[in-house]
Amino acid sequence: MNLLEPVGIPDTEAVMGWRSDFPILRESVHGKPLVYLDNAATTQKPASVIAAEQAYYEHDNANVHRGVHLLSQRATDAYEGARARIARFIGAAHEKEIVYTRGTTEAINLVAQSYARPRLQPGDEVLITAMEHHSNIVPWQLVCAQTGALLKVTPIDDDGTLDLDVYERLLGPRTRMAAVSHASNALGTVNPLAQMIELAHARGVPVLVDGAQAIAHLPVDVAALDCDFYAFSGHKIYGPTGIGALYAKAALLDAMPPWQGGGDMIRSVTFEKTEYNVIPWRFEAGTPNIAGAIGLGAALDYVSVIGLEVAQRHEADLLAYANAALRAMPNVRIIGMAKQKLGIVSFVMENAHAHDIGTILDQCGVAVRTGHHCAMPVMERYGVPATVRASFALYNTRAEVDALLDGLARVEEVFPL
Ligand code: 7TS
Repeated sequence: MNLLEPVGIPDTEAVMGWRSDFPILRESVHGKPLVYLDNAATTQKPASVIAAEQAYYEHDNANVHRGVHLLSQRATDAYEGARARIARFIGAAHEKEIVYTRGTTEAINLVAQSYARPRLQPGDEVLITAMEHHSNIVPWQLVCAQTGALLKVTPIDDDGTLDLDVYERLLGPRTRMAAVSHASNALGTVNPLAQMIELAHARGVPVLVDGAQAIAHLPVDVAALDCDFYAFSGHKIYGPTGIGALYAKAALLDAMPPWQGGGDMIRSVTFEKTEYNVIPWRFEAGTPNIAGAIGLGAALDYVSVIGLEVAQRHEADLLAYANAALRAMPNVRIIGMAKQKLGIVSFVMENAHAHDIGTILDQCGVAVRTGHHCAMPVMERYGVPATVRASFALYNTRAEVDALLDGLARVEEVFPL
């Protein structure tokens, strides 16, 4: 990504410029201007991403890797070009280390089934953390059930910070894999990845990073991190749904068997013997989401022009602004106050259930996520059934945080203490 000169918080004019790139932000809901604060679930798409997909369908649509005709070549070039774009964006040494997937979930399942499953023996251990999304829990439970391996969980403290000492202790002689989120979707906590990877590698344990939340907010350099696998979804970084990527070190991918069979993942097929394709195509059976890949490439171009560091400073400002106001409300309890956080604020209110709060906010035009955020163990950890979650993206403004606060004042009227 572009390394921009360090500057302060971007000014209002810059943010308003970014906002104008997103057509959906001109929508109204229930007669109110849309205030979209559900970016951790999915981000909105800039016009350039929508245009890239449309241009592909209007001018280049054909299947990839299959035809000598011009459109197929153009489609293949655009699809493979986007792969190279992804590799550059996350600092991968080579584009063959990028496997297209439907998203983070599919990428993690791929690693669990193709990398971990053949290697796990009964009694071996897979280490995760207590703040994982279900996508980074259930695939490991499945593979543990298939192999007799055991799932170990690193705890988190009351603030939502990972207990690094326990993590280090849990990395034992039977640990074969560590799978950790770069940042938590339910709490916003950013984990000390570099340290966690170093500790795991010191014991010969490979690390998969769930980058679903971090990818749109923190510059990622997989080479510097030295992670073994990094999974993310396009739709969380202003790109399309149904496309994402798995980064994996080439040596690991080379040693992994295919996990789905079909077209494109083979070199030759007879009824007696099939030879598989080389990486990364060995892991991409069937016609892929070509338009999605092209849209994802356009999304990475879009954020690279702005610069993730610049966007992150703005989002941190929104978080600080929202935190200060919410902390001043006696009936609000913020869940997750780690020092290192993304622009995500999860909270509960006395007297009102999260879903009621979400419904009232929706009437005010404010879109937040309510519920367990696919992180039920996190809810259990803090003894709440659900939280309200506001999550910021580069196009949000302080005025939108004010709209959230006005909506919460309305909640207080409906559900007085
Ligand atoms: N991991 C984390 C940390 C996530 O936040 C999510 C999605 C996933 C994995 C799965 O990503 P997918 O694109 O494969 O579905 N998180 C959320 C969320 O917080 N609200 O809706 C989806």
